Amino acid sequence: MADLAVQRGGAQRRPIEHVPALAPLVGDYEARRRSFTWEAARDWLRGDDEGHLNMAHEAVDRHAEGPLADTVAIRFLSRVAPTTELTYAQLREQSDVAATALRRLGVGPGDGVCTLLPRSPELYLTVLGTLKAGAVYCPLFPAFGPEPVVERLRLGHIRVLVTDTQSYVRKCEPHRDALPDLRHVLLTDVGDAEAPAGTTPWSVALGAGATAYDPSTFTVALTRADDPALLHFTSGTTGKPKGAVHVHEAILAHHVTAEFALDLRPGDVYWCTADPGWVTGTSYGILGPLSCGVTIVTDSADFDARRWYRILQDERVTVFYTAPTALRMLMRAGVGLAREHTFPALRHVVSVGEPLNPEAVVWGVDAFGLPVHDTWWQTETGAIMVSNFPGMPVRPGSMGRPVPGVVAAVLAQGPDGRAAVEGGRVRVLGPDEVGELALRPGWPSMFRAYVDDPERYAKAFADGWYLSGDLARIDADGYVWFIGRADDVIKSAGHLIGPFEVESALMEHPAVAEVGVIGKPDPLAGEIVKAFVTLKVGHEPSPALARELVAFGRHRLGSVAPREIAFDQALPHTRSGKVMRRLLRARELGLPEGDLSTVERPSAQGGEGES
Ligand code: 6R9
Repeated sequence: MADLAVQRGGAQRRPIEHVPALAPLVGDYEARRRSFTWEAARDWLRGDDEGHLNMAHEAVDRHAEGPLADTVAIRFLSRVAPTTELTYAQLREQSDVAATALRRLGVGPGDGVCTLLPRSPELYLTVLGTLKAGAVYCPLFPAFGPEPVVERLRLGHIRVLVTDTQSYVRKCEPHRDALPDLRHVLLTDVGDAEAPAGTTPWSVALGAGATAYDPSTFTVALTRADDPALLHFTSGTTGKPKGAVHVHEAILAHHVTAEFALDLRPGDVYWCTADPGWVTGTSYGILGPLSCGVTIVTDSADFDARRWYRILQDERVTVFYTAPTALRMLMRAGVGLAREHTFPALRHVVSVGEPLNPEAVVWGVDAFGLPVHDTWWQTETGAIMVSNFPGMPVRPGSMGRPVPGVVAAVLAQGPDGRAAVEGGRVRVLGPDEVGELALRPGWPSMFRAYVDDPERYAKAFADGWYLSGDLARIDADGYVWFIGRADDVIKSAGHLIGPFEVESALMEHPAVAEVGVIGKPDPLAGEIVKAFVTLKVGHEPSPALARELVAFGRHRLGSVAPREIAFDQALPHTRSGKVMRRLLRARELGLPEGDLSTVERPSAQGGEGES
């Protein structure tokens, strides 16, 4: 095999094909658990003596030189346009061109490039082109409204945004003055004539890249294993979204976990239904599967049960990675619809993002002839950390066991629900005790920073553990069982929503004095956002005002807005004045109200404040 890197002006690298062959995992979890170490895996990856490593090169280019060159890397399905495909060789070349185009715009190491796009070739080329240019790729969820978009562009110091005209005009253009770092906006749906002021058509930028591109001199940026590659925003309990930074060597964890947990190998046809605006869409919608040399199928249409079964059947999908909300929507359409189809190619069905009901695991057997395998991880971990591995007996309701090379534990909780840290030490609990799920750092896709927020980053660790913010128990056989979140963050249809961000947006409505937001259980989405609103004097609760507030939230926030509004003139407060979301949630669910020692009494009873 020709040495791609040398030929193309880069440093020499040993490719990650050196990771041991992808024998089906059946039965060998224990063996891997005993023998696998990230240190050894890093050695396989570290071919270049100078320690250079580029994610996009590892994911795509090395396949483009070998036997997989003419294998389809990505097949784009659409309801409105004909199916298109890119082979690994084409994907390498087109992402080189995208990198050249970005470089011509002045994009270089460390610069942020963002997409606000549905699943489309432009999105995949931007991801890979950005990485090849040595810049940092940041996805945004296309259903976000203007406020979350602008906030993330600002916090991420984003230099280039790739989007479409409608999204730009509605979500970005009115706020351009507040975004001094944003130098270029590339629009994927316009020609030269129609591009709004201050934007460039994607086709023009790419055309310039194509003209300048010379395959004999093009170089993939010589990034180091520890250089920033990806920026994913995630939500916490405070108003500020957290920008989790991942580095180039994360590709090793994407690759290894895509093998171990998703069982991916060359020849597979793989479909991941996660939106590319979230971390699953990057780690397992693009990088992990490409690094395994599979054919990715991607569909730009919205959910439609019949269409989904058709895709699984007609594309001969072998591995399907999806989410509980999607599975519940399939279940709702009835198992009969599944049985109108056959899935002889399907080998492995996997889920992530929210608690997977045991019924959904078992339903998989009815619908596909396969149990659904759960996996657990987070934006911060960058890759799957816990999984029901293929070949391992699935325990319905359990998230599975830690990935080989990952150590998980459950830590004793303090009064705030998070792990108790006393004198810098935590206490590891025994089998079946409930506490905060924690992991020993050291795997390559571990996040390395929250952008501009070292304090928040430091708070994510204690006594040598990364604290996940989830409550769990680990049984005597090492299976991890999800209990709930230790904080107020809401998970709706698999997407994390920060309550404070939602509250702040609603507070801008002239009738609103105060808001508390909670996740309310929902049979389909897991949770929906419900807002408790105190009105200002002179405003009366009414169904019309509730509808107006729902629309107001939707306009500003997009799909993360509250779906339900309740008026409440006596929101419970802590003594320090914070709305007690925990109590609102307990009341909503009819649960015990728990420790009320910090409640501001008079206000909680609907009376007047004592001071
Ligand atoms: C990949 C992703 C992370 C949070 C996580 C937890 C919840 C993820 C889960 C699950 C129950 C599972 N979560 N997988 N809950 N069972 N299998 O979703 O990342 O968006 O950062 O969310 O999602 O609460 O802490 P992210």
